[in-house]
Amino acid sequence: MSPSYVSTTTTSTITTASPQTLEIDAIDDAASYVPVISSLSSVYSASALPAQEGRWASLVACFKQFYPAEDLTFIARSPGRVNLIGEHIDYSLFDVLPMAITQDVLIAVHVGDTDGKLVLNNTDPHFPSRTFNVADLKDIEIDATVHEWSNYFLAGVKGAFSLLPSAEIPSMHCVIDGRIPTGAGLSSSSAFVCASLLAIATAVKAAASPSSTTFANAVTKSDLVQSAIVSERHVGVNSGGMDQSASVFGVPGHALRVQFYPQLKASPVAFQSDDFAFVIANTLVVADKHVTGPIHYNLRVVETTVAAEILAKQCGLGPLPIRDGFGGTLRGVVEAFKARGVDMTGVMDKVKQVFSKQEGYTLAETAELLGQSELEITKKYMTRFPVRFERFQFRARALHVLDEARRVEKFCELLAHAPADRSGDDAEEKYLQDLASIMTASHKSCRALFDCSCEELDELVGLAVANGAYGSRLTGAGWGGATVSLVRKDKANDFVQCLKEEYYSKRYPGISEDKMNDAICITEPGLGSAVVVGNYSA
Ligand code: NG1
Repeated sequence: MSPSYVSTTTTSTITTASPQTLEIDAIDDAASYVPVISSLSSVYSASALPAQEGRWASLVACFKQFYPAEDLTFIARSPGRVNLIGEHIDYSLFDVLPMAITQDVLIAVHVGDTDGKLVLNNTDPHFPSRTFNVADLKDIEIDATVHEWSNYFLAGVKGAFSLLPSAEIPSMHCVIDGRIPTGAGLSSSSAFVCASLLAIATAVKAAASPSSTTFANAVTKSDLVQSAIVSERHVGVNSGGMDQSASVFGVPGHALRVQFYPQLKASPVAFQSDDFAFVIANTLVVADKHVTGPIHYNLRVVETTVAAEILAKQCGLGPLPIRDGFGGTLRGVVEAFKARGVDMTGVMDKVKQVFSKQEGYTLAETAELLGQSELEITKKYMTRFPVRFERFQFRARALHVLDEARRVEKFCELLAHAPADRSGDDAEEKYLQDLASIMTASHKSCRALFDCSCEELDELVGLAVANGAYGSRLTGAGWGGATVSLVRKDKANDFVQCLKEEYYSKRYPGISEDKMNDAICITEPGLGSAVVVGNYSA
Protein backbone atom coordinates (compact mmCIF):
# COMPACT_ATOMS: atom_id res chain seq x y z
CA MET A 1 0.00 0.00 0.00
CA SER A 2 1.50 3.36 -0.85
CA PRO A 3 1.75 5.82 1.99
CA SER A 4 -0.89 8.55 1.84
CA TYR A 5 1.18 11.19 3.52
CA VAL A 6 4.52 12.49 2.29
CA SER A 7 6.37 15.23 4.14
CA THR A 8 8.72 17.42 2.14
CA THR A 9 12.44 18.07 2.57
CA THR A 10 13.64 21.53 3.43
CA THR A 11 16.70 22.64 5.25
CA SER A 12 14.81 24.75 7.78
CA THR A 13 15.69 24.20 11.40
CA ILE A 14 13.32 22.40 13.69
CA THR A 15 11.86 24.38 16.52
CA THR A 16 10.48 22.69 19.59
CA ALA A 17 7.53 23.61 21.74
CA SER A 18 8.90 22.53 25.06
CA PRO A 19 11.02 24.95 27.06
CA GLN A 20 13.14 22.20 28.56
CA THR A 21 16.22 20.69 27.01
CA LEU A 22 17.68 17.39 28.03
CA GLU A 23 21.41 17.84 28.31
CA ILE A 24 23.30 14.70 27.44
CA ASP A 25 26.64 14.89 29.21
CA ALA A 26 29.08 12.07 29.24
CA ILE A 27 30.24 10.99 32.63
CA ASP A 28 32.12 7.95 33.81
CA ASP A 29 34.77 7.76 31.15
CA ALA A 30 34.42 11.46 30.41
CA ALA A 31 37.94 12.44 31.30
CA SER A 32 39.57 9.63 29.38
CA TYR A 33 41.12 10.27 26.03
CA VAL A 34 40.92 7.98 23.02
CA PRO A 35 44.00 5.79 23.47
CA VAL A 36 47.10 6.07 21.32
CA ILE A 37 48.51 2.58 20.81
CA SER A 38 51.75 1.34 19.29
CA SER A 39 51.05 -2.35 18.82
CA LEU A 40 48.23 -4.27 17.19
CA SER A 41 48.28 -6.81 20.00
CA SER A 42 46.69 -4.10 22.18
CA VAL A 43 43.93 -3.64 19.62
CA TYR A 44 42.88 -7.16 18.65
CA SER A 45 42.45 -10.47 20.46
CA ALA A 46 45.06 -13.19 19.96
CA SER A 47 42.73 -15.13 17.66
CA ALA A 48 42.04 -12.12 15.43
CA LEU A 49 45.64 -10.90 15.33
CA PRO A 50 47.18 -12.98 12.51
CA ALA A 51 44.54 -11.97 9.97
CA GLN A 52 44.62 -8.36 11.15
CA GLU A 53 48.41 -8.14 10.82
CA GLY A 54 48.13 -9.14 7.17
CA ARG A 55 45.34 -6.68 6.59
CA TRP A 56 47.23 -3.76 8.24
CA ALA A 57 50.33 -4.60 6.18
CA SER A 58 48.17 -4.42 3.02
CA LEU A 59 46.78 -1.06 4.10
CA VAL A 60 50.28 0.33 4.67
CA ALA A 61 51.32 -0.98 1.23
CA CYS A 62 48.23 0.56 -0.36
CA PHE A 63 49.01 3.88 1.34
CA LYS A 64 52.50 3.79 -0.20
CA GLN A 65 50.99 3.17 -3.62
CA PHE A 66 48.64 6.12 -3.36
CA TYR A 67 51.21 8.45 -1.79
CA PRO A 68 54.71 7.11 -2.61
CA ALA A 69 56.56 10.14 -1.27
CA GLU A 70 54.67 10.56 1.98
CA ASP A 71 55.05 9.25 5.51
CA LEU A 72 52.16 7.56 7.22
CA THR A 73 51.58 9.74 10.30
CA PHE A 74 49.01 7.55 12.11
CA ILE A 75 46.06 5.21 11.60
CA ALA A 76 42.71 6.03 13.23
CA ARG A 77 40.46 3.07 13.98
CA SER A 78 36.82 2.65 15.04
CA PRO A 79 34.94 -0.66 15.21
CA GLY A 80 31.39 -1.74 14.38
CA ARG A 81 29.10 -3.17 17.03
CA VAL A 82 26.58 -5.89 17.62
CA ASN A 83 23.61 -5.10 19.83
CA LEU A 84 22.71 -7.89 22.25
CA ILE A 85 19.44 -6.41 23.48
CA GLY A 86 17.63 -3.07 23.34
CA GLU A 87 16.54 -2.46 19.76
CA HIS A 88 15.17 0.88 18.58
CA ILE A 89 15.07 2.29 22.07
CA ASP A 90 18.23 4.43 22.14
CA TYR A 91 16.43 7.35 20.51
CA SER A 92 13.77 7.08 23.22
CA LEU A 93 16.67 7.38 25.73
CA PHE A 94 16.38 3.87 27.21
CA ASP A 95 19.49 1.80 28.02
CA VAL A 96 20.90 -0.61 25.44
CA LEU A 97 23.46 -3.42 25.57
CA PRO A 98 25.78 -3.53 22.54
CA MET A 99 29.42 -4.58 22.26
CA ALA A 100 32.18 -3.46 19.92
CA ILE A 101 33.30 -6.10 17.41
CA THR A 102 36.58 -6.87 15.67
CA GLN A 103 35.46 -5.61 12.26
CA ASP A 104 36.39 -1.94 11.94
CA VAL A 105 37.16 1.08 9.80
CA LEU A 106 40.80 2.15 9.51
CA ILE A 107 41.93 5.54 8.21
CA ALA A 108 45.62 5.81 7.37
CA VAL A 109 46.62 9.48 7.36
CA HIS A 110 49.54 11.61 6.23
CA VAL A 111 49.46 15.04 7.88
CA GLY A 112 51.61 18.02 7.17
CA ASP A 113 51.82 18.72 3.49
CA THR A 114 51.04 22.24 2.51
CA ASP A 115 48.96 21.54 -0.58
CA GLY A 116 45.81 22.53 1.33
CA LYS A 117 43.96 19.35 0.31
CA LEU A 118 41.95 16.68 2.01
CA VAL A 119 42.42 13.63 -0.20
CA LEU A 120 40.33 10.50 0.42
CA ASN A 121 41.26 7.21 -1.20
CA ASN A 122 39.73 3.84 -0.43
CA THR A 123 41.27 0.36 -0.55
CA ASP A 124 38.02 -0.74 -2.19
CA PRO A 125 38.09 0.41 -5.84
CA HIS A 126 34.28 0.74 -5.83
CA PHE A 127 34.80 3.97 -3.90
CA PRO A 128 36.50 6.52 -6.16
CA SER A 129 39.08 9.05 -4.99
CA ARG A 130 37.77 12.38 -3.66
CA THR A 131 39.62 15.65 -3.08
CA PHE A 132 38.49 18.75 -1.17
CA ASN A 133 40.19 22.08 -0.38
CA VAL A 134 40.65 22.21 3.38
CA ALA A 135 39.82 25.92 3.22
CA ASP A 136 36.31 25.02 2.00
CA LEU A 137 35.60 22.42 4.67
CA LYS A 138 34.16 24.73 7.30
CA ASP A 139 31.13 25.61 5.17
CA ILE A 140 30.85 22.41 3.22
CA GLU A 141 27.28 21.20 2.59
CA ILE A 142 26.51 17.49 2.70
CA ASP A 143 23.84 16.47 0.23
CA ALA A 144 22.06 13.72 2.19
CA THR A 145 19.88 12.87 -0.81
CA VAL A 146 22.94 11.53 -2.65
CA HIS A 147 24.42 8.22 -1.56
CA GLU A 148 28.09 9.18 -1.65
CA TRP A 149 30.75 7.37 0.37
CA SER A 150 32.76 10.46 1.27
CA ASN A 151 29.67 11.97 2.99
CA TYR A 152 30.55 9.93 6.07
CA PHE A 153 34.00 11.50 6.25
CA LEU A 154 32.43 14.92 5.74
CA ALA A 155 30.05 14.18 8.63
CA GLY A 156 33.25 13.67 10.66
CA VAL A 157 34.45 17.07 9.40
CA LYS A 158 31.20 18.66 10.65
CA GLY A 159 31.73 16.97 14.01
CA ALA A 160 35.32 18.18 14.19
CA PHE A 161 34.29 21.80 13.63
CA SER A 162 31.59 21.56 16.30
CA LEU A 163 34.12 20.06 18.71
CA LEU A 164 37.04 22.34 17.80
CA PRO A 165 35.37 25.46 16.37
CA SER A 166 38.57 27.43 15.93
CA ALA A 167 40.66 24.53 14.62
CA GLU A 168 42.35 24.68 11.26
CA ILE A 169 42.22 21.33 9.55
CA PRO A 170 45.66 20.67 8.02
CA SER A 171 46.28 18.98 4.68
CA MET A 172 45.36 15.33 5.11
CA HIS A 173 46.05 12.55 2.64
CA CYS A 174 44.09 9.46 3.67
CA VAL A 175 43.41 5.86 2.73
CA ILE A 176 40.30 4.28 4.19
CA ASP A 177 39.85 0.55 4.72
CA GLY A 178 36.42 -0.53 6.01
CA ARG A 179 35.73 -4.16 6.89
CA ILE A 180 32.23 -3.87 8.39
CA PRO A 181 29.66 -5.02 5.85
CA THR A 182 27.37 -2.11 4.95
CA GLY A 183 23.64 -2.38 5.62
CA ALA A 184 24.24 -5.36 7.94
CA GLY A 185 23.06 -3.74 11.16
CA LEU A 186 26.63 -3.72 12.46
CA SER A 187 27.03 -0.01 12.28
CA SER A 188 29.51 0.54 9.50
CA SER A 189 28.32 4.13 9.12
CA SER A 190 28.94 5.13 12.73
CA ALA A 191 32.34 3.44 12.72
CA PHE A 192 33.27 5.45 9.62
CA VAL A 193 32.04 8.75 11.12
CA CYS A 194 33.80 8.08 14.45
CA ALA A 195 37.06 7.09 12.71
CA SER A 196 36.86 10.20 10.49
CA LEU A 197 36.28 12.55 13.39
CA LEU A 198 39.09 10.89 15.33
CA ALA A 199 41.42 11.15 12.32
CA ILE A 200 40.70 14.87 11.94
CA ALA A 201 41.06 15.66 15.66
CA THR A 202 44.36 13.75 15.71
CA ALA A 203 45.58 15.49 12.55
CA VAL A 204 44.79 18.90 14.08
CA LYS A 205 46.80 17.90 17.14
CA ALA A 206 49.65 16.51 15.03
CA ALA A 207 49.84 19.68 12.93
CA ALA A 208 49.89 21.82 16.07
CA SER A 209 52.87 19.94 17.52
CA PRO A 210 54.81 18.48 14.57
CA SER A 211 57.72 17.38 16.76
CA SER A 212 55.51 15.13 18.89
CA THR A 213 55.08 11.54 17.78
CA THR A 214 52.48 10.45 20.30
CA PHE A 215 49.41 12.56 19.40
CA ALA A 216 48.04 11.73 22.83
CA ASN A 217 45.01 13.57 24.20
CA ALA A 218 43.61 14.67 20.83
CA VAL A 219 40.01 14.02 21.89
CA THR A 220 38.18 12.52 24.85
CA LYS A 221 35.98 9.51 24.26
CA SER A 222 32.87 11.35 25.41
CA ASP A 223 33.50 14.35 23.11
CA LEU A 224 34.08 11.98 20.23
CA VAL A 225 30.84 10.10 20.90
CA GLN A 226 28.69 13.16 21.35
CA SER A 227 30.01 14.97 18.28
CA ALA A 228 29.71 11.83 16.18
CA ILE A 229 26.07 11.29 17.22
CA VAL A 230 25.09 14.78 16.13
CA SER A 231 27.25 14.90 13.01
CA GLU A 232 26.08 11.53 11.66
CA ARG A 233 22.61 13.07 11.26
CA HIS A 234 24.08 15.13 8.39
CA VAL A 235 23.92 12.01 6.24
CA GLY A 236 20.15 11.90 6.53
CA VAL A 237 19.35 9.47 9.35
CA ASN A 238 17.84 10.72 12.59
CA SER A 239 19.94 8.25 14.59
CA GLY A 240 20.17 7.49 18.29
CA GLY A 241 23.51 7.18 20.07
CA MET A 242 24.04 3.47 20.60
CA ASP A 243 26.40 2.83 17.71
CA GLN A 244 28.79 5.69 18.31
CA SER A 245 28.92 4.84 22.04
CA ALA A 246 29.73 1.20 21.37
CA SER A 247 32.30 2.07 18.72
CA VAL A 248 34.19 4.51 20.93
CA PHE A 249 33.78 3.06 24.43
CA GLY A 250 34.21 -0.65 23.52
CA VAL A 251 36.05 -2.72 26.14
CA PRO A 252 37.60 -6.10 25.21
CA GLY A 253 35.73 -9.05 26.69
CA HIS A 254 32.77 -6.94 27.80
CA ALA A 255 29.38 -5.82 26.61
CA LEU A 256 28.53 -2.17 27.28
CA ARG A 257 25.48 -0.96 29.06
CA VAL A 258 24.91 2.39 27.42
CA GLN A 259 22.65 4.79 29.28
CA PHE A 260 21.33 7.97 27.70
CA TYR A 261 19.34 9.27 30.64
CA PRO A 262 19.92 11.42 32.58
CA GLN A 263 23.37 11.56 30.98
CA LEU A 264 25.31 9.49 28.51
CA LYS A 265 27.24 6.80 30.32
CA ALA A 266 28.79 3.53 29.17
CA SER A 267 29.54 0.83 31.73
CA PRO A 268 31.38 -2.38 30.84
CA VAL A 269 29.38 -5.53 31.61
CA ALA A 270 31.40 -8.71 32.15
CA PHE A 271 30.10 -12.13 31.15
CA GLN A 272 30.11 -14.34 34.22
CA SER A 273 30.38 -17.53 32.27
CA ASP A 274 32.91 -18.67 29.72
CA ASP A 275 30.61 -21.28 28.28
CA PHE A 276 28.58 -19.27 25.83
CA ALA A 277 29.27 -17.23 22.73
CA PHE A 278 27.39 -14.92 20.40
CA VAL A 279 27.28 -15.64 16.67
CA ILE A 280 26.53 -12.91 14.13
CA ALA A 281 24.88 -14.07 10.90
CA ASN A 282 24.27 -11.60 8.10
CA THR A 283 21.14 -12.29 6.01
CA LEU A 284 22.98 -10.62 3.11
CA VAL A 285 19.86 -8.49 2.60
CA VAL A 286 21.27 -4.97 2.57
CA ALA A 287 19.28 -2.63 4.78
CA ASP A 288 19.98 0.83 3.43
CA LYS A 289 18.70 3.25 6.06
CA HIS A 290 19.53 6.24 3.88
CA VAL A 291 17.25 5.09 1.12
CA THR A 292 14.45 3.62 3.22
CA GLY A 293 14.66 6.13 6.11
CA PRO A 294 11.37 7.88 5.21
CA ILE A 295 9.34 4.66 5.54
CA HIS A 296 11.47 2.81 8.08
CA TYR A 297 14.03 4.27 10.49
CA ASN A 298 13.19 7.98 10.39
CA LEU A 299 9.47 7.17 10.47
CA ARG A 300 9.96 5.08 13.64
CA VAL A 301 11.76 8.01 15.28
CA VAL A 302 8.78 10.24 14.43
CA GLU A 303 6.24 7.66 15.63
CA THR A 304 7.94 7.14 19.01
CA THR A 305 8.58 10.87 19.50
CA VAL A 306 5.03 11.95 18.64
CA ALA A 307 3.62 9.07 20.72
CA ALA A 308 5.53 10.49 23.70
CA GLU A 309 4.24 14.02 23.07
CA ILE A 310 0.65 12.77 22.79
CA LEU A 311 0.92 10.74 26.00
CA ALA A 312 2.30 13.79 27.82
CA LYS A 313 -0.55 15.96 26.52
CA GLN A 314 -3.35 13.45 27.08
CA CYS A 315 -2.16 12.41 30.54
CA GLY A 316 -1.37 15.94 31.73
CA LEU A 317 2.33 15.29 32.28
CA GLY A 318 3.44 18.80 31.25
CA PRO A 319 6.22 19.54 28.77
CA LEU A 320 8.72 16.73 28.25
CA PRO A 321 12.49 17.23 28.09
CA ILE A 322 13.52 17.49 24.45
CA ARG A 323 16.03 15.08 22.93
CA ASP A 324 18.61 16.77 20.71
CA GLY A 325 16.26 19.55 19.65
CA PHE A 326 13.81 17.07 18.14
CA GLY A 327 11.02 16.20 20.55
CA GLY A 328 9.99 14.49 23.77
CA THR A 329 10.84 10.86 24.47
CA LEU A 330 9.09 7.83 25.90
CA ARG A 331 11.77 7.84 28.61
CA GLY A 332 10.56 11.31 29.54
CA VAL A 333 7.02 9.92 29.77
CA VAL A 334 8.13 7.01 31.97
CA GLU A 335 10.07 9.34 34.30
CA ALA A 336 7.11 11.72 34.58
CA PHE A 337 4.81 8.81 35.45
CA LYS A 338 7.37 7.41 37.88
CA ALA A 339 7.32 10.72 39.76
CA ARG A 340 3.54 10.22 40.06
CA GLY A 341 3.96 6.67 41.39
CA VAL A 342 3.03 4.88 38.16
CA ASP A 343 5.29 1.95 37.22
CA MET A 344 6.13 0.59 33.76
CA THR A 345 3.12 -1.73 33.65
CA GLY A 346 0.93 1.26 34.51
CA VAL A 347 2.53 3.29 31.70
CA MET A 348 1.86 0.47 29.25
CA ASP A 349 -1.79 0.48 30.33
CA LYS A 350 -1.93 4.23 29.67
CA VAL A 351 -0.49 3.61 26.20
CA LYS A 352 -3.28 1.13 25.49
CA GLN A 353 -5.92 3.56 26.77
CA VAL A 354 -4.66 6.63 24.91
CA PHE A 355 -3.95 4.76 21.68
CA SER A 356 -7.00 2.54 21.57
CA LYS A 357 -7.21 2.53 17.76
CA GLN A 358 -5.30 -0.57 16.69
CA GLU A 359 -5.36 0.52 13.04
CA GLY A 360 -3.27 3.61 13.77
CA TYR A 361 -3.70 7.36 13.39
CA THR A 362 -3.88 9.67 10.38
CA LEU A 363 -2.12 13.03 10.49
CA ALA A 364 -5.48 14.75 11.07
CA GLU A 365 -6.23 12.46 14.04
CA THR A 366 -2.71 13.04 15.37
CA ALA A 367 -3.20 16.80 15.15
CA GLU A 368 -6.38 16.50 17.18
CA LEU A 369 -4.70 14.39 19.90
CA LEU A 370 -1.76 16.78 20.12
CA GLY A 371 -3.83 19.94 19.91
CA GLN A 372 -1.56 21.25 17.15
CA SER A 373 -2.09 21.90 13.46
CA GLU A 374 -0.99 19.38 10.84
CA LEU A 375 1.39 22.01 9.48
CA GLU A 376 2.97 22.54 12.88
CA ILE A 377 3.49 18.81 13.37
CA THR A 378 4.95 18.44 9.91
CA LYS A 379 7.34 21.33 10.48
CA LYS A 380 8.53 20.04 13.84
CA TYR A 381 8.96 16.35 13.21
CA MET A 382 8.98 15.64 9.48
CA THR A 383 10.91 18.40 7.78
CA ARG A 384 14.61 17.82 8.35
CA PHE A 385 14.05 14.07 8.04
CA PRO A 386 11.07 13.59 5.70
CA VAL A 387 8.79 10.58 6.13
CA ARG A 388 6.04 8.81 4.19
CA PHE A 389 3.19 7.06 5.94
CA GLU A 390 -0.47 6.27 5.87
CA ARG A 391 -1.18 5.95 9.60
CA PHE A 392 1.13 6.36 12.55
CA GLN A 393 1.29 3.18 14.65
CA PHE A 394 1.72 4.86 18.02
CA ARG A 395 0.35 2.00 20.12
CA ALA A 396 2.48 -0.82 18.73
CA ARG A 397 5.68 1.25 18.56
CA ALA A 398 5.34 2.57 22.12
CA LEU A 399 4.53 -0.87 23.52
CA HIS A 400 7.63 -2.32 21.84
CA VAL A 401 9.86 0.42 23.23
CA LEU A 402 8.59 0.11 26.81
CA ASP A 403 8.75 -3.68 26.88
CA GLU A 404 12.16 -3.75 25.20
CA ALA A 405 13.43 -1.35 27.86
CA ARG A 406 12.28 -3.87 30.47
CA ARG A 407 14.02 -6.67 28.62
CA VAL A 408 17.32 -4.76 28.79
CA GLU A 409 16.88 -4.43 32.57
CA LYS A 410 16.19 -8.16 32.94
CA PHE A 411 19.07 -9.19 30.66
CA CYS A 412 21.51 -7.00 32.61
CA GLU A 413 20.23 -8.37 35.92
CA LEU A 414 20.91 -11.90 34.68
CA LEU A 415 24.38 -10.99 33.44
CA ALA A 416 25.22 -9.48 36.82
CA HIS A 417 25.11 -12.91 38.46
CA ALA A 418 27.14 -15.98 37.59
CA PRO A 419 25.10 -19.08 36.67
CA ALA A 420 26.89 -20.88 39.51
CA ASP A 421 25.10 -18.58 41.97
CA ARG A 422 21.92 -20.48 41.15
CA SER A 423 20.96 -23.72 42.74
CA GLY A 424 20.43 -27.04 40.95
CA ASP A 425 22.46 -29.23 38.60
CA ASP A 426 21.09 -27.58 35.52
CA ALA A 427 21.77 -24.02 36.75
CA GLU A 428 23.92 -23.10 33.75
CA GLU A 429 21.41 -24.50 31.28
CA LYS A 430 18.55 -22.57 32.89
CA TYR A 431 20.66 -19.43 32.94
CA LEU A 432 21.27 -19.61 29.21
CA GLN A 433 17.62 -20.37 28.56
CA ASP A 434 16.60 -17.31 30.57
CA LEU A 435 18.97 -15.05 28.65
CA ALA A 436 17.82 -16.57 25.38
CA SER A 437 14.11 -16.22 26.09
CA ILE A 438 14.64 -12.46 26.47
CA MET A 439 16.38 -12.35 23.09
CA THR A 440 13.61 -14.35 21.48
CA ALA A 441 10.92 -12.10 22.96
CA SER A 442 12.83 -9.11 21.61
CA HIS A 443 12.82 -10.53 18.11
CA LYS A 444 9.07 -11.24 18.26
CA SER A 445 8.41 -7.70 19.38
CA CYS A 446 10.64 -6.25 16.66
CA ARG A 447 8.70 -8.28 14.11
CA ALA A 448 5.15 -7.86 15.36
CA LEU A 449 5.11 -4.47 17.08
CA PHE A 450 7.98 -2.51 15.60
CA ASP A 451 7.69 -4.06 12.14
CA CYS A 452 11.45 -3.97 11.52
CA SER A 453 12.13 -7.59 10.62
CA CYS A 454 11.94 -9.25 7.20
CA GLU A 455 11.47 -12.75 5.80
CA GLU A 456 15.20 -13.55 5.73
CA LEU A 457 15.77 -12.37 9.31
CA ASP A 458 12.84 -14.47 10.51
CA GLU A 459 14.17 -17.46 8.59
CA LEU A 460 17.67 -17.11 10.06
CA VAL A 461 16.28 -16.73 13.58
CA GLY A 462 14.15 -19.88 13.09
CA LEU A 463 17.10 -21.84 11.67
CA ALA A 464 19.35 -20.68 14.50
CA VAL A 465 16.99 -21.99 17.15
CA ALA A 466 16.36 -25.20 15.20
CA ASN A 467 20.12 -25.75 15.04
CA GLY A 468 20.95 -25.42 18.68
CA ALA A 469 20.99 -21.71 19.50
CA TYR A 470 19.39 -20.95 22.85
CA GLY A 471 17.96 -17.78 21.38
CA SER A 472 18.34 -15.53 18.38
CA ARG A 473 17.20 -12.09 17.27
CA LEU A 474 17.76 -9.43 14.68
CA THR A 475 20.45 -6.95 15.68
CA GLY A 476 20.63 -3.28 14.70
CA ALA A 477 17.97 -1.45 12.78
CA GLY A 478 16.59 -4.54 10.98
CA TRP A 479 14.70 -4.62 7.65
CA GLY A 480 17.60 -6.83 6.54
CA GLY A 481 21.08 -7.01 8.06
CA ALA A 482 22.15 -9.51 10.68
CA THR A 483 20.99 -11.71 13.54
CA VAL A 484 22.79 -12.42 16.81
CA SER A 485 22.43 -15.87 18.40
CA LEU A 486 23.35 -17.17 21.82
CA VAL A 487 25.07 -20.56 21.59
CA ARG A 488 27.22 -22.84 23.74
CA LYS A 489 30.87 -22.11 23.00
CA ASP A 490 31.72 -25.78 22.46
CA LYS A 491 28.93 -26.06 19.88
CA ALA A 492 29.57 -22.74 18.12
CA ASN A 493 31.62 -24.10 15.21
CA ASP A 494 29.02 -26.80 14.45
CA PHE A 495 26.31 -24.18 14.67
CA VAL A 496 28.08 -21.97 12.13
CA GLN A 497 28.47 -24.95 9.79
CA CYS A 498 24.74 -25.77 10.04
CA LEU A 499 23.72 -22.23 9.12
CA LYS A 500 26.13 -22.25 6.19
CA GLU A 501 24.40 -25.33 4.86
CA GLU A 502 20.84 -24.49 5.74
CA TYR A 503 20.73 -20.76 5.04
CA TYR A 504 23.60 -19.55 2.87
CA SER A 505 23.98 -22.52 0.52
CA LYS A 506 20.21 -22.77 0.04
CA ARG A 507 19.39 -19.06 -0.31
CA TYR A 508 22.52 -18.21 -2.28
CA PRO A 509 23.47 -21.34 -4.29
CA GLY A 510 27.11 -21.23 -5.36
CA ILE A 511 28.10 -18.75 -2.64
CA SER A 512 31.85 -18.97 -1.97
CA GLU A 513 33.31 -20.17 1.34
CA ASP A 514 35.00 -16.76 1.74
CA LYS A 515 31.69 -14.96 1.37
CA MET A 516 30.09 -17.26 3.92
CA ASN A 517 32.98 -16.73 6.33
CA ASP A 518 32.48 -12.98 6.01
CA ALA A 519 28.74 -13.39 6.61
CA ILE A 520 28.78 -15.55 9.72
CA CYS A 521 31.21 -15.43 12.63
CA ILE A 522 31.58 -16.08 16.33
CA THR A 523 32.10 -12.62 17.79
CA GLU A 524 34.39 -11.41 20.50
CA PRO A 525 33.73 -8.12 22.27
CA GLY A 526 36.59 -5.84 21.32
CA LEU A 527 38.33 -2.53 21.96
CA GLY A 528 36.73 0.76 20.93
CA SER A 529 38.30 3.61 18.96
CA ALA A 530 42.06 4.07 19.01
CA VAL A 531 44.86 5.88 17.22
CA VAL A 532 47.70 3.59 16.23
CA VAL A 533 51.19 5.00 15.68
CA GLY A 534 54.26 2.87 15.10
CA ASN A 535 55.13 -0.03 12.90
CA TYR A 536 51.53 -1.24 12.52
CA SER A 537 52.21 -4.82 13.55
CA ALA A 538 52.02 -6.89 16.71
P1 NG1 B 1 22.18 0.31 12.52
O1 NG1 B 1 22.04 -1.09 12.81
O2 NG1 B 1 23.61 0.75 12.47
O3 NG1 B 1 21.39 0.73 11.34
C1 NG1 B 1 20.49 1.92 13.92
C2 NG1 B 1 20.86 3.19 14.68
C3 NG1 B 1 21.00 2.95 16.19
C4 NG1 B 1 19.80 2.21 16.75
C5 NG1 B 1 19.55 0.94 15.90
C6 NG1 B 1 18.31 0.18 16.33
C7 NG1 B 1 22.23 4.74 13.36
C8 NG1 B 1 23.58 5.23 13.04
N1 NG1 B 1 22.12 3.73 14.20
O4 NG1 B 1 21.60 1.06 13.85
O5 NG1 B 1 21.16 4.20 16.84
O6 NG1 B 1 18.66 3.02 16.81
O7 NG1 B 1 19.39 1.26 14.53
O8 NG1 B 1 18.41 -0.25 17.64
O9 NG1 B 1 21.26 5.28 12.87
